[in-house]
Amino acid sequence: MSTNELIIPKKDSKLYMSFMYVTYISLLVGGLMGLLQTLVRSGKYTLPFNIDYYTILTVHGVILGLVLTTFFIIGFQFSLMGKTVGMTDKQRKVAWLAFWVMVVGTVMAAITILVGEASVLYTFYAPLRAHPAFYFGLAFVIVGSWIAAFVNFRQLYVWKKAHKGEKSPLLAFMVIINMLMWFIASLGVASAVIIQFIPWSLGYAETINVLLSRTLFWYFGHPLVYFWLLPAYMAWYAIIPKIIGGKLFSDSLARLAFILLLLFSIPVGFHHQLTEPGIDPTWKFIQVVLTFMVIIPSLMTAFSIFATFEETGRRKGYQSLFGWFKKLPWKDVRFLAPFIGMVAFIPGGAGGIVNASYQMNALIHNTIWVTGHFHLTAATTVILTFFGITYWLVPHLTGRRLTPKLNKLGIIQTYIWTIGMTIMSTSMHIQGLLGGPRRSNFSEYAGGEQVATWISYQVSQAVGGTILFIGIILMVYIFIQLTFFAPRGVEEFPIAQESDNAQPAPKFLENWYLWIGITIALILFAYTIPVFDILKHSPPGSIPFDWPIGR
Ligand code: HAS
Repeated sequence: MSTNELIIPKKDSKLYMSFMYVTYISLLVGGLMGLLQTLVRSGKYTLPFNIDYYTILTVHGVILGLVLTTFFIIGFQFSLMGKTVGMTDKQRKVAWLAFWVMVVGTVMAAITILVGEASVLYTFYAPLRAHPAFYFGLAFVIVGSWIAAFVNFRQLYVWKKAHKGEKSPLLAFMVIINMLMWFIASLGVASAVIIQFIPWSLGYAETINVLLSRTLFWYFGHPLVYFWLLPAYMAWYAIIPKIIGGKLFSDSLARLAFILLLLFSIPVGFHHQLTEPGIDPTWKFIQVVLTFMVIIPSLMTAFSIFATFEETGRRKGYQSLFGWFKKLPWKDVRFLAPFIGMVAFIPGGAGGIVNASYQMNALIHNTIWVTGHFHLTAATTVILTFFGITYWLVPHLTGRRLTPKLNKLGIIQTYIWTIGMTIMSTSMHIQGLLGGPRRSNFSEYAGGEQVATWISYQVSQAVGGTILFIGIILMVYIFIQLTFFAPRGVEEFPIAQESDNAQPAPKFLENWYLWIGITIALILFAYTIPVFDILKHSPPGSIPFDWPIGR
């Protein structure tokens, strides 16, 4: 039995699995809301019991975009840290605290939304106001995630003390980068929630500075999407090579890509606010340039993954130009699901580049094109990779096996997801180009001519949404099987080794003071003057608006 196959201690696996339970409950609830949304928008279905469209839209966005992702990521990252640098009893206790604080926050926010007191969507844009319990709930989730971050920092610190002069394991290094980025970024949204939203929703402040609140949200909102992406990259760089029988392409390149993501993913939030008045266009342009910098590490990742595939195939003796490609393990769902995620990131990333291009953003902003973009990136690239991780992580933690039958079901699930998402996301992109708005209930807009061209795409979205919901039910079924019913056995925790002739990673890659220093300097450069401007020149703040009206 290799170290990769050593079973994780029960007390650790219980912790990691608790995060997975919340993930898959969220998938079911959030996915059902997604299905309902697409049905309503097709114009052929009305919600029963007076349920409001924007309530289910908020549940969908918050549960899938914020809860599912955060729980999966933190649980997965704890497992990576436990496996590579270990977890002490004290750290485990604090990790449980993180879990429960996040659960309490999630339950508070979820109840508030479900009773219709927080139909403010996942971006909770002011001046829409939610019940204070919603903001307190969000604050708890963030604080819980900070506790998790500090446990991770401590885990690496303790390991480093015991392994003086050694470079940290690659996966632990990547987790620390992700949690550093998350911590620095979530300070923005936490300050908006604590300083602006909570006093305003409690009635202590009459008005809110709308532009400031949105700026603080997007200071957090863009790194948020990388917080989702980086765990997928962890799997692509360091786990997939092992699954396909290969080795790490380059440890140093992977570390450098993660460092660049830390540096450039935060000072770019204005690319979500390009049409927002009140921000100097020069600063918007500067942040657009920085956005193009953050594309580079993704291109490095694409290069590195291709190279891993080719190198592995050639080492196995497939010499022709693309012979190695045919021999990839297409029948292994642990590879297939993330692979389709990678392929989806090619149009998903290209769409992101369109969004970030200052002039083209004017065409697609606030259209359903953007929804199509993030269903390719977040809901395909990231989620299919998370599913791919689930197929080995969950049986590894529960001491069961991914049987050939479950593997086959996983492959069917992957294809269902791919078909559903291709139909839904493509029609969203096209409808967006035709001017179809996002975040909106079904409407014929008094019979406008252009609106008539949208309807068939909205029907396609409902078809795609229905197929996706079937995929969700199948995935939850597989999860339950892997957790409770699959035969007992040992499933590998696949971590790729460096190749034998790998060069040592340069020491400066682990100079945390340097990277945190540059990150802060870039943030100060990109945000100090515009935020000062916003504070100085903002129009009067806004009184709250409640939805549904008269709530
Ligand atoms: Fe985005 C809006 C720009 C990436 C998610 N984005 C959103 C929103 C979400 C989101 C949720 O500039 C909506 C927020 C809201 O509610 O308003 N996005 C970008 C850019 C990138 C990008 C430049 N986004 C993501 C990722 C997300 C995500 C990743 C989630 C995980 N996005 C924007 C902009 C907006 C926006 C604007 C605002 C729009 C507006 O006006 O509202 C880049 O990071 C993309 C770089 C990626 C690449 C692709 C590299 C390809 C790889 C795959 C290799 C494949 C292999 C397999 C090896 C350059 C790594 C190949 C094998 C074969 C056989 C082919």
